[in-house]
Amino acid sequence: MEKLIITAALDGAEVTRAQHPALPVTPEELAVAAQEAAEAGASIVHVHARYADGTPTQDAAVYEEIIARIAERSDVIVQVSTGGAVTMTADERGQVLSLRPEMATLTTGTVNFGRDVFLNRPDDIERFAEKMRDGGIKPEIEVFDVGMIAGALRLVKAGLLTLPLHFDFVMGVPGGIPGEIEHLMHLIRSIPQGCTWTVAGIGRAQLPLATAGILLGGHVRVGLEDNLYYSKGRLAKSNAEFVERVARLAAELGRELATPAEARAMLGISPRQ
Ligand code: KMH
Ligand code: ZN
Repeated sequence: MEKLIITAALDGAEVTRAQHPALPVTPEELAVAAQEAAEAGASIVHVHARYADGTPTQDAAVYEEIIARIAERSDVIVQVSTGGAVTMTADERGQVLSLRPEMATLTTGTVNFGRDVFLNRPDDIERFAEKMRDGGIKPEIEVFDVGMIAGALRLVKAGLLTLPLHFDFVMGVPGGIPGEIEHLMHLIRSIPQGCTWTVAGIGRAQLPLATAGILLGGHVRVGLEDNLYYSKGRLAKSNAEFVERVARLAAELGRELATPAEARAMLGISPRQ
């Protein structure tokens, strides 16, 4: 089997310090968290920018500082979010693409998101995809429900995305596809041959789906964006603690971990100079 790519989703946009006192939010905190996650075996970090008070932002200048600080400490791939927060407009969310990051998320449909709506209009999705294509930015297709795979394949037909795609199955968001193995099997069967996938289980779905990702030849995303608890009632100490657990499971199950350089080669990412 291919080497395992672990993504650490360090902070998200909706999680707060009140919910988790160790949530990294400043560029320096995010850089330290990225380094720790990379040392534990992550080859990608998925990052949301925040202002110092923890408010989520898509301000390119804040992302620029985060990316630079992470690069000082590690060669981990920095994947920025175009999802931002549910309160943001698409114009706000897309600002970060002006930096031409190595990798960015692209959600190819709309989904209820708890009591909110994560709105992704076709025009906005296409605009983001075009910018990624023209900027040489590797998209990760965020799949919150199965119809989003068809949405991505329509963009391939339109020439805005290129196969093989890399998908992230985000499973267990209230409003999206439930975090169950039978649904994961259906998602895997629904993507074209040659594409790669990772799985991000939300909340208590994180551990079983991460294990399934390792066993089924996919990749794994863990981190405080998706889950605050290491086990029932016990907050995770850090993002790295989640990555360490996946690394241990992978070793037991015979999957070697991909380094950032190997992950770049596997995903067809051109490193920035
Ligand atoms: N914060 C969510 C509404 C992404 O990063 O692209 C969207 C999200 C997905 O987190
Ligand atoms: Zn995110």
